[in-house]
Amino acid sequence: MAERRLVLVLGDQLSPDIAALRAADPARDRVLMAEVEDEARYAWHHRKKLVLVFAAMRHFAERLRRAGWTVDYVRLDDADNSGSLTGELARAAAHHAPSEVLLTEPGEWRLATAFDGLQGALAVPLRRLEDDRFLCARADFAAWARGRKRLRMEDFYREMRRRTGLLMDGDGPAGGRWNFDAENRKPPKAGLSPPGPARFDPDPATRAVIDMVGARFPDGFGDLEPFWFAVTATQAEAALDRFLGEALPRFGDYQDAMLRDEPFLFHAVIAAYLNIGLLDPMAVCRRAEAAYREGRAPLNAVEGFVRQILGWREYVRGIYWLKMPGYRDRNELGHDRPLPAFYWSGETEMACMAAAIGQTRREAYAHHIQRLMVTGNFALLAGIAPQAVHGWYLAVYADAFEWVELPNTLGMSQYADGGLLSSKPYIAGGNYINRMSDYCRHCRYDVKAREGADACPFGVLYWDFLARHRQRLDGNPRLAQPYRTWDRMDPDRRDAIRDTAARFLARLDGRG
Ligand code: DLZ
Ligand code: SF4
Repeated sequence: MAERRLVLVLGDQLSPDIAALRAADPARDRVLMAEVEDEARYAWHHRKKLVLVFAAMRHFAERLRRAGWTVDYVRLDDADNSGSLTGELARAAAHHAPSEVLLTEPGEWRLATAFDGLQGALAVPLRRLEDDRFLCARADFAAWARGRKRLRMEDFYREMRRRTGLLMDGDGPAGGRWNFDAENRKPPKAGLSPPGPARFDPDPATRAVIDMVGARFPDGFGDLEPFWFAVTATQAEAALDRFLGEALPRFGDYQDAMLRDEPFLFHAVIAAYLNIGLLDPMAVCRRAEAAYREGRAPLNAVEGFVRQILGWREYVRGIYWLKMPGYRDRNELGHDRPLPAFYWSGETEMACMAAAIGQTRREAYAHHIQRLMVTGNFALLAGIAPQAVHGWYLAVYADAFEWVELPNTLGMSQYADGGLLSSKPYIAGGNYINRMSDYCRHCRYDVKAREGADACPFGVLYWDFLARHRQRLDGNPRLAQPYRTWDRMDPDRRDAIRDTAARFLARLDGRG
């Protein structure tokens, strides 16, 4: 049996046709999967995310066994667990003496370098295969980026539409336009009654994981229960079906809307399933396109949805591998304020922040506008250290893996890369939040007040941010209008706004 190969499958590689499994033979080779402390603790993961990953791993191992594979499965509480993936791989390689180890390239830099380190130390060759579940190979992205002055998502996305033929009519985009976002900004209204994502009762295997995570991570972040995520490909498909059938038609219109009592609105809530391998991105896009072609969903909804997966998701992954490891340390605006404790507790008088963080604690989920324009916007306006913001986003969302989270946080949200990803900082005052949500009605702050103790912190921090960063941002044409407005304001009013901001920030720092 010394001829057997060993195939390591990671917790976000739960796809039966992942490269390393495709290269192996179920009749002969052995699969290794391992739950380990290092992966469970490199971020302060939400406990629902831990349950999702471990439960999905265990179900996937069973699926492989049913398909005829021999699977060695190491549980987190196994007595001789070494605590790391490299440790488990070295242990299994020593024990089984395989002819070769197969590994699909890990999604995160951290793990990729850990396996680089192991390469020489193993007695057997380690063969690493590209993760081809992505629609744009790393080399193809690098080729696309080469020689370009600007790496704009929109350019990349059009290229991907052409390359895949998704939502194309001949050589042109379906419906005559590449992007229908202008139609995707309806404010919320009463009585929308969104369907909500599909929910699944935990089976005994998942129940065992919930108990284990509850016992081993008593101080972990986030509510463990009710746990309702899909943990198998079949369930994830059912979640996708429900979204396509019931939410997609209105997904576009209300993509940016926020309601205190409707955390999911018409969003698909499938990112976590895509990111651990339960759903295939191309298959998901094709099904959304079919909904449009068959008249079941409007083009603005389908195009917006496909752009997230075919465009944005692939683009941020390309940026990640192009720019790491330096990218992680970027801090173009020199922000250094610690992350306020309320990011973890949700205890703040700002109703919008309390709502976004509260649902994050409960569900390990918030949608893109809550992330970008509420929690991210606040961090940027308040000058919080981007690496601290990164640590938070990586921890709290079930879908957060560094390859997708880091460019979204540092680049898109915090402008820490100096404008590589976005042409201007994503900042907005309270008026934007008020237009797009029902939060302000429930807030102790007054969204209309521009200064003083009751003034909405987003409003005063917005102007303060622009004033603080004037030297760097003044030349940005997309900020010319706000700077003009600021300059036209009465000097006393400007002073009052900046004074209110200073007081608020002092309180945030525990100084006031
Ligand atoms: C996220 C995660 C967690 C919490 N636990 C494990 C684990 O115990 N074993 C494992 O193989 N993978 C886990 N993962 C996923 C890895 O962290 C993931 O492969 C890297 O983040 C690379 O994307
Ligand atoms: Fe948020 Fe300001 Fe609205 Fe309060 S008033 S909910 S702080 S935007």
